[in-house]
Amino acid sequence: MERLAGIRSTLDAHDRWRASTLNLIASENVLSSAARSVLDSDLLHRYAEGHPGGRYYEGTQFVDHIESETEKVVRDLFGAGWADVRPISGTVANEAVFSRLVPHGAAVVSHTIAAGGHISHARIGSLGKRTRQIHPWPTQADGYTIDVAAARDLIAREKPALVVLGRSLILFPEPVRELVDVCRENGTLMFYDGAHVLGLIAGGEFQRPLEEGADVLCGSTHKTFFGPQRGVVLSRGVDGDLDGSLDKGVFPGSSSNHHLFSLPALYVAAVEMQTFGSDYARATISNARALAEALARRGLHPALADQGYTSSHQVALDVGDHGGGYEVGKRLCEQDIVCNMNLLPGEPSKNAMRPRGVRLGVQEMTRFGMGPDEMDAIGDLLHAAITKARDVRDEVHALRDRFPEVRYGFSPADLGAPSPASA
Ligand code: DSN
Repeated sequence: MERLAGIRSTLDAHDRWRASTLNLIASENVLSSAARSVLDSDLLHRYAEGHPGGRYYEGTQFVDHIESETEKVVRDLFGAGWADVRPISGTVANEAVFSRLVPHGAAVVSHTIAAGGHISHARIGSLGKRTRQIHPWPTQADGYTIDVAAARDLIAREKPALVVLGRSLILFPEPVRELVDVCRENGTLMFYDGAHVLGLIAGGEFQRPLEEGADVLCGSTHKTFFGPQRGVVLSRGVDGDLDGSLDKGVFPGSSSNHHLFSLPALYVAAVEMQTFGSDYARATISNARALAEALARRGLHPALADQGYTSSHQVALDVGDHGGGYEVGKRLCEQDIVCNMNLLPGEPSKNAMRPRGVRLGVQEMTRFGMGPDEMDAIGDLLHAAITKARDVRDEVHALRDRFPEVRYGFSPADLGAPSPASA
């Protein structure tokens, strides 16, 4: 029994500590109390391969209802004609797409990890299992911004099966509109990995990839989209062959059972996005800009200053003069400010384990209700911790303690009294 108590106390210690920190990890977020309240149910134990109404198991009538309703809300949020909410993460969603839309050995174009691309877009990840012909997007001198003229030439020359836009370090919208026509002319499908910015897209404050012409949009549902850890695949729904391929890519291509227990929380988060998403996304983006400006005012160097630092939830901060991203990430964590080391735009990928930068995301602190004044305060705390000017742990806790409640969401009382859904 002592061993069991150990797991409880370790988990409690984690929860207490995380609630006292400033979490600036750009790929995380928190659930509302309403979404969290529907995580623990009998669905934890069940299977339901296939689609609502066409399952490989009996006993799914209630989860069929939940899944169908979730798909409807998600389609509406993204202007999608077709949505699959079954992938259990963004990478699984990407795998589903690549496995069906990239013939073995075909040419593709994607971002390098150094330019912010995700590992699933790289030779070492999901895309590399399909092909070694991965051409990097040509960039301008900043190593980040796509050189549109050179990109159009590349697509016309290589006629890739698929191009991948969207990245893990994503500071500005991608040139979807500028590349759609050349993709169409060359039989190239355009895929947008919206893992990081899904909540900003849903809130209508970032680009809208499907409406701008992308063929497929994937995302994680737990970064700026503040749901449980899952993924989605979406398309405009104008092409039955494409949707059929994507459908098979999800099941049986990349998943069997799809972790039913978190579907109700995804439904709640999606309705929260419909209700509060615009305000939340606007506040998140303005907070990211405010944080970048606060850091720059104190003599630190957020990347892409000449473009205004960011139009997303992220800031890429150059800490090369202060020991680099690895050292600074650890130093900040000791001060209870949590983030991750990251390659800066244009930095060689061989630096991956000792990059110059850290990546900061403000979406979670925004969800707790912080605004521009708090971003200035966080800028000051980051500056003091990075430059070792003073110990800031007590100040971190004092600031965090003022924002205990998750905003832009519902409470369990809003879900009504428990009752069986009518299937
Ligand atoms: N590796 C995650 C990120 O932090 O961007 C995405 O999977």
